[in-house]
Amino acid sequence: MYREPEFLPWDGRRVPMTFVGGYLGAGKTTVINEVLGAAERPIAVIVNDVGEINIDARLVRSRSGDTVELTDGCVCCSAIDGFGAAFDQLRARLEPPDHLIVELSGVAEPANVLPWSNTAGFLLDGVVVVVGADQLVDATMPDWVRTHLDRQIAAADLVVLSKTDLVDAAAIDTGRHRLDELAPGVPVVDTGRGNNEPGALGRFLALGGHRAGAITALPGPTLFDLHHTDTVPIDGPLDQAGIERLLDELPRHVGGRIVRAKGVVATPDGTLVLVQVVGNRREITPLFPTEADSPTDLVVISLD
Ligand SMILES: Nc1nc2c(ncn2[C@@H]2O[C@H](COP(=O)(O)OP(=O)(O)OP(=O)(O)O)[C@@H](O)[C@H]2O)c(=O)[nH]1
Ligand SMILES: [Mg+2]
Ligand SMILES: [Zn+2]
Repeated sequence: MYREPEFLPWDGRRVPMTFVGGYLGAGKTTVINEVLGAAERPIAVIVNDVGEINIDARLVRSRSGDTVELTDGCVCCSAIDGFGAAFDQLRARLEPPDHLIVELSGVAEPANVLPWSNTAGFLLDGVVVVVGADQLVDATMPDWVRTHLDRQIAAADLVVLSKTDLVDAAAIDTGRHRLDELAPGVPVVDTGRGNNEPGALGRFLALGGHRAGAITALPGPTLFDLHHTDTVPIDGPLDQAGIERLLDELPRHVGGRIVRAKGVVATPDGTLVLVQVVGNRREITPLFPTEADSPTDLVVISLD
């Protein structure tokens, strides 16, 4: 059973993230690669492929060096632990990426992954659903698949309509009406081969949270909201015993349960040490002059 980390990475900074859903083969990877190709900032990607070999991850990796693959299961149901582990892998990076794109599997229900909207270190920017124009008007599609597709579309903040080059104008018209019924007011961009308007994907990474009627219910208070950060000044220099005493006294300065603290402290012999607390564990590590040149306050993160 996956458990969220207890404290936030990157000093509380939140990386905006985009979930990209859409039926199998709709064109998700194609669109993601287009966005990555146009982006000028570091974007991390989690790619979920239900199959045993993650082809998409290979394709995406050539565009984004920061790709985590999640194979052999679906993040919305059977691969939940794997999804958590993929986030952990990203949280372990020293620097956060500017944005995270998650390619959901073609069978995922975007609505089912919304509980991850505010997982530690990340915050949902929007749900993009890629819809193949051919699939949208395909009369031979079984009803249960159609129902599933309709639910994907209903969860969208932005619909990317791909493959409009594969159907005629009347079918595009019918398709657009369907989209309007299923996701009223949601913008639709046509990325069909050949008719890709320049800048059509400009909104892809900037959906700005959620629209009324879709992701209204972000789950509860965020992990971030439940933590608070204090800054405790240090009267240095302090020797080892002095540092231990300071840490012993922290609960008097800070309310709640301390989960994390860190700071750089000067010692009487002129060296600097890194002082760290994680839960009940303390660590004092000497620093080289190249690692730090002056002491800092102690940053303390605690749970209310
Ligand atoms: N003609 C046409 N083909 C497209 C378009 N977009 C994608 N394709 C093709 O459709 C196929 C599937 O595209 P992908 O981007 O891999 O689709 P996907 O949704 O990522 O697929 P899965 O991850 O397997 O569910 C590829 O062969 C693409 O080249 C389009 O606008 N027009
Ligand atoms: Mg794909
Ligand atoms: Zn699923």
